[in-house]
Amino acid sequence: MGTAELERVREEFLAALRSAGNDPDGVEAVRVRFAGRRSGLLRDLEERLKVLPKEEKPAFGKALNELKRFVGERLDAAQSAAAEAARVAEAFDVTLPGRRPETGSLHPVTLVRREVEEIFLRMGYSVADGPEVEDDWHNFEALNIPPDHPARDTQDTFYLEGGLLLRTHTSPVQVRSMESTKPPIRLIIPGRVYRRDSDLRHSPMFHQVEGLVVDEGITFANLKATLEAFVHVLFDPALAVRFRPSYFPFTEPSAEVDITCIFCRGKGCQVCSQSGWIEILGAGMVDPRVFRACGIDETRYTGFAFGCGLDRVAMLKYGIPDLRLLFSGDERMLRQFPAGVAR
Ligand code: 2NL
Repeated sequence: MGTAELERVREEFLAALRSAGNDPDGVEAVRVRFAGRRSGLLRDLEERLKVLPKEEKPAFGKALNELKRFVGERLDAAQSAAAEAARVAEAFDVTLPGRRPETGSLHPVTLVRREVEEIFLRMGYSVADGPEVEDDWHNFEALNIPPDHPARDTQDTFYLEGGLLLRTHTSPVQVRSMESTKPPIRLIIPGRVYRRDSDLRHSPMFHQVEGLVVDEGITFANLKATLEAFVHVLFDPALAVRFRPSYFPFTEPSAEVDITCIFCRGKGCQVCSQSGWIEILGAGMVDPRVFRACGIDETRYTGFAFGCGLDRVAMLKYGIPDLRLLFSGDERMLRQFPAGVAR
């Protein structure tokens, strides 16, 4: 029994420290086992020293002191190495790629609305809006839609309490602007409209843009040139545009406007029902009875108006096959329209 045992304890200590590595708990366990105040191995060796024969004490004591210093130094070094390793492991790695924030996107109908607004703003129009809850006068009566007209049928209109209703078109905003301002008027009104209609091709809420021009000397030629320019910018300057006679209660004469089918270029396909044409607008010269109802002198002024379904335009422009996709809120569809992409 002597310094050889101290050498063995030293080897054991080094082995234990090696296997603890940089684990702070492991290093602490080694400290308790060897240098613990109450039951550490070094403590045991101090007890042993006390009972050694006198002549053995100096050598053993000297070696034990050296071992204690050695253990103390190594433990200090291992503890700070473990602490440093833990700090590095927790540290923020600036070389990692960042987490991308989710960016929103614009709905295809919003993209189309903005594009339509831009086209007409460049032609000198203003953009207006108005209430979606309307009264009978602004939605029907002022537009020459008498009480027995089929368009007023409860099948088509959502009626509310107190004689109010959800507007079935954005025309009431135009009525309000004619009531409150003097010509010249050049306006477009994009917005939500409501009809009691819901199937594969109809949604009870959809989007429209309507336009109104009122001034002295406005003719059907102005209507035609304006709408041709509009669809050429919106779709394609190479498209043919065709005006078909039609009927609306608020315009006379009235027309429906077709463009060459943008999918088959006029050859005939499923989208255009083999006709080669796609209907895109309704339009006409404002009926003098509408002017009279809105307080505009129909002997002095003429004007044209038009209406266009924005949902349909969005479907055509972006190749969206099913109307219901527009209102499903499905992010897989919406993600395909990044913010700022207008075409
Ligand atoms: C369509 C047809 C149209 C109008 C809307 C209008 C408004 C006033 C006076 C006269 Cl205040 N007309 N609007 C005129 C013709 C057609 O819309 O197919 N819309 C989707």
